[in-house]
Amino acid sequence: MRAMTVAGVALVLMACGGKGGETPAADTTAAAAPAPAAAPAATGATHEVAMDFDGKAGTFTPAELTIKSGDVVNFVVKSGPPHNVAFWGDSIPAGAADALNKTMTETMAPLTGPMKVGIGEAYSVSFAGAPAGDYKYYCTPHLPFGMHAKITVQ
Ligand SMILES: [Cu+2]
Repeated sequence: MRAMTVAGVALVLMACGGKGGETPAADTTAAAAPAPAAAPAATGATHEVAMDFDGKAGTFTPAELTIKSGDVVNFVVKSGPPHNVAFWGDSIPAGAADALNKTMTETMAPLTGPMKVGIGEAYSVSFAGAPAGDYKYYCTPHLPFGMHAKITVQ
């Protein structure tokens, strides 16, 4: 009889657990809502920019690239690593820093991506939520070698 009562309590608890399970699910939805706002999903095309250094000059190719807000740019190490991608905070549109801070991963400083050392390695930047305008950026180690470029978001 006592065992049945315990089982009955357990059932009640499970029932409650089931209800409880629904509540966190609702909470998850609520939590998921700010997530897209924090890092909006990339919705557009993916572009590639090559990163090279030949010992004399550092280059992003193409040096000027026009994309749409929501596109993704993959910066790929082709030669002469290490390379990185760093945006000039004063040479991007108003509001762009907020957008990039949300979408740039594993940054080593604000608006500054990590060093990529392997040939073929890529650093991907989503321009989801990025306001239109010119985004000027550079490679930290190769800026003295002219390694800077521009992305225009339409
Ligand atoms: Cu570089």
